[in-house]
Amino acid sequence: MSLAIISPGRNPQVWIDALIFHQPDIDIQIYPDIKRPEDVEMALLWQHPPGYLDTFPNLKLISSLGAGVDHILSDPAVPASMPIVRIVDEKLTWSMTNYVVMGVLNFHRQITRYQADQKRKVWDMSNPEIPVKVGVMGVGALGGDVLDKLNYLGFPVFGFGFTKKDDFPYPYFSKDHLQDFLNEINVLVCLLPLTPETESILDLKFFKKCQTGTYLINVARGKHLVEEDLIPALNQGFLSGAMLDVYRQEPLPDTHPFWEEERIQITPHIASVTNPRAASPQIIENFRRLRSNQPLLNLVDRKKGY
Ligand code: OXD
Repeated sequence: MSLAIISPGRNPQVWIDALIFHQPDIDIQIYPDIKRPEDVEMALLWQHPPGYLDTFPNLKLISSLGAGVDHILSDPAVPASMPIVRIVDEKLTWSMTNYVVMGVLNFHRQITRYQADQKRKVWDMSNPEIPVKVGVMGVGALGGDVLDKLNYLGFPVFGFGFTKKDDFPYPYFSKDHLQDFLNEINVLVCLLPLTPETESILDLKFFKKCQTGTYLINVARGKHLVEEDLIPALNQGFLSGAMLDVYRQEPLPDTHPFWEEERIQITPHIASVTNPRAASPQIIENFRRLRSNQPLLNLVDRKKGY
């Protein structure tokens, strides 16, 4: 029984080392040198070639190498009955929360304004803090932690999701109450899973519903944002700025207008990078559970798509 790592264009060595560290006798095969496809029962995927899984006649479980599974679900060759698990780990959550907190604090304490002032030797003590109310779209493991930490720091926080929730610890709005949610906030954090329902949700029509000057932080997927609507939304004042970690095309092409736009802060999909050492124990545990027919950890709900 073997485990295949299929992560084209990335060096798999860190994963091999981490998995072997946790289970020295594990049988790992690495794409594209998979010599015994019939032995593969579990596949670890990140941006695999669509259709490639047909190579494995005995595949029983797919694990994403990250928190998202949209890269797996977008492959029509993945059988509907195939269980898919994803990474949920404290390190991943911690990094994501730190990134979002950085974005919120940068907006609240206007670091880019002071950087520009410094260049021009301007001493301007006016309005040192922008009052901030943060709305988080997507309140799963990552969004929940972001809400907790921002709440702890004293910011008013609000959650939004596609399903109804009772007993949520913060004011929560489900999809029929989007406008009420947007009325409450001036920082919008997108942490939604990418599903047909959420794809392209952040478009001009959506931004028009925001409070004037809302600040956007997108750390979910590039496809949540209609990219050509972002600069118009800034120009028309619906948004005052954006911090983006994800894009429709990654790496962001040299010719992309976001590179030149001062109101958009760009980072290269590093908000929260899976740490192989931290994530390997749950992969090994799922491999073990698969063999002993036990319930899997962090199983994706195929109907919901996350
Ligand atoms: C993930 C990511 O899904 O890094 O984990 O985007």
